[in-house]
Amino acid sequence: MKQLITTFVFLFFSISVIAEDGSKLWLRAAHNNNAIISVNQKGPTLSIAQDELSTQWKGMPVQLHINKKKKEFQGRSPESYTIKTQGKNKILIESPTQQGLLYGAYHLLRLQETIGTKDELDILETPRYNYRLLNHWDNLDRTVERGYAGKSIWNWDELPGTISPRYKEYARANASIGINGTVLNNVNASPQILSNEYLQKVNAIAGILRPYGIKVYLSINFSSPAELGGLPTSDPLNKEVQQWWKNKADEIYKLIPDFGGFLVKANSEGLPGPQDFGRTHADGANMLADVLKPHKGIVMWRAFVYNPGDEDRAKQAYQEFMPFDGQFRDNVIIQVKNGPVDFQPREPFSPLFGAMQQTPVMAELQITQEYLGFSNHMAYLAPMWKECLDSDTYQQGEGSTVAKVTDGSIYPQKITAIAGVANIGNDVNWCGHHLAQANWYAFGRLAWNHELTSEEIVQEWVAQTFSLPINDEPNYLLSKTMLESREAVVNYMMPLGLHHLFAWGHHYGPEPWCNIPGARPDWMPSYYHKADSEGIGFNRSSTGSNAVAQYHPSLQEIYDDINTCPEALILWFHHVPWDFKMKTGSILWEELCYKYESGVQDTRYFQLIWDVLEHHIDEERFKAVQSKLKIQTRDAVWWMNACLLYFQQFSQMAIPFEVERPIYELDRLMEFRLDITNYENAMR
Ligand code: GCV
Repeated sequence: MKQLITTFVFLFFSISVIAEDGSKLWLRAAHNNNAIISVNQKGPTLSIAQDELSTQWKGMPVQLHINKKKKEFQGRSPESYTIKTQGKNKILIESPTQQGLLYGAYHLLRLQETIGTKDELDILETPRYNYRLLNHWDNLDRTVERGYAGKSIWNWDELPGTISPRYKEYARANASIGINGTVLNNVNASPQILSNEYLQKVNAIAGILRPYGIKVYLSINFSSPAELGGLPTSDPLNKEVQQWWKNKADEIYKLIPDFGGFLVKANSEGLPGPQDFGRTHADGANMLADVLKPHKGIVMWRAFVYNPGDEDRAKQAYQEFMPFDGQFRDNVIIQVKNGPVDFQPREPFSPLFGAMQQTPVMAELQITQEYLGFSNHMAYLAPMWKECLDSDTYQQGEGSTVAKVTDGSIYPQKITAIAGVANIGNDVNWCGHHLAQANWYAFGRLAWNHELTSEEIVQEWVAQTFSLPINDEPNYLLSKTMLESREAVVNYMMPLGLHHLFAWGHHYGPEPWCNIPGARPDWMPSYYHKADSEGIGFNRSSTGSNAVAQYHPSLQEIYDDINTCPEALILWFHHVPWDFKMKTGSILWEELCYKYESGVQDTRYFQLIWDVLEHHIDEERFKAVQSKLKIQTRDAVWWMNACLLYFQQFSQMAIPFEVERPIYELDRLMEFRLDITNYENAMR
């Protein structure tokens, strides 16, 4: 990053940029053209494609052509499309479906706004996952669990009578990046969502999203038969309960014939589930699958389960789900968070990926930054998701990456899917932080094609969002800064495999010392860091909890040995002595200090680079991001001081002189209570 400063001199020329509030996301092309766009069919989705192109496309005539017979589409998803230049006077977009043509239209417009379309076009695109979903953790009272961008965009009170114009904008933004499904409500689901009153509201949203190729899904509460239906039980093997769900499914599909299905959080964090009745996850999931099957609906059953007790939390999902591999109906898919604990800034991939071989498994990624600085910190997350998707599980030999064991290329699964927990709210700029829009965008792009690089995605996002051409210096600088941002967050929060050092009551600031008498031990940071006078880190090796044994032997061996375990995960898998020699030659304590320091210094560079870009960004967005970057640096210092001063009590070692001195007293940090309703003012 330092060498970037040398380029500053080239950037101080002034260009005029018009103030923007970020509400248009990456879709900022002017709608003032009148291009010639022809179609060979009619329909609502095709009309949208035609309209998008005719108002924004600046090139030669485009023909949108439904072609079900084309050789290229045989054996591929119906959402596939081709874009081909036909001589000098026409571009032909073909697909077996209207939806594919809409994706093709957005592809062409993306090219126009990014790398251009001068070369002859010969494109064939097909999505890697069939189901590409956002998960909203939105409650019916419009609060959003772990949401940092205002209230829920779903205005339940005024639905179905009043339709916010935002729903259409939301649909358009999602379609432009290939997202084809959305779970409207929180996985901590209220039974009320299945009441007829709410289903009418859901139906109204579904009507807006449908022409954009987006299906709606709902999170359900497993106790709905009892709580909503008044039955004495919600036991999945009870005939009346089964009938209740069947009737409910019929009611839903009568209203919404293309309803997608259910997402289920069961027997997790206090929510009801089949185990309450002595039944299994398979019993619960299959019962729901059976009622959805005639309607072609699916069940996404979450594997995010853990209970307080002696067993390492990181092992529990695998232990609970592996015995049921192969016992689920074919319209069930198991939804697994990328890591075995909970969306930490860095985790190894969940060992369930690749290990479940007879049941489809999908990754759940978190777009909202619950553990990465809310909407205050810049953290471009594609590198984190790629780290998971590109991880080799070794389950079917070398190259069995998480992406490949979930996208159907290794296991012959009928359903392939990926989900991202949305970072969307009713803030004008949708995501709270202008740069956080890139995470929504990146999720969609990766869900379509997980082989895209983080760099490609960020460059095209920057080009569209700020009109900074790819290959020009400003785009390069901003993209590079964003690419480095997630690692910076890891470094100033939890480097070297540390995890869950967050404060009780929120997941924003540090509280490695947190100790609430009587609280669940697995919700306390000390459960995870285990710092003592000897060292720090969770021993998950064969001499500890043996979580390493849940990985394929090739990986198990690497993780198990403190000398071969990747240092980025060393404190995840090992309790490491303070004076352990790291690869750099420093001892662990020093390395920890250097990592925190480097995270803090990165945030200062981010500020600097952003300031250099001032004349290339409109004033409104420039100032908003500038102010967020100040908060990020203050928070990074807070994290570094809190963690180093606290862990120093155990290491009893000095902070190396090259590292900047703490500016806070540990006592004061330990007394500080963050007002979570005002986290934007965190450490002023
Ligand atoms: C929706 C974590 C979060 C919870 C979330 C849960 C889950 O525990 O802190 O807010 O609940 O994960 O994914 O179910």
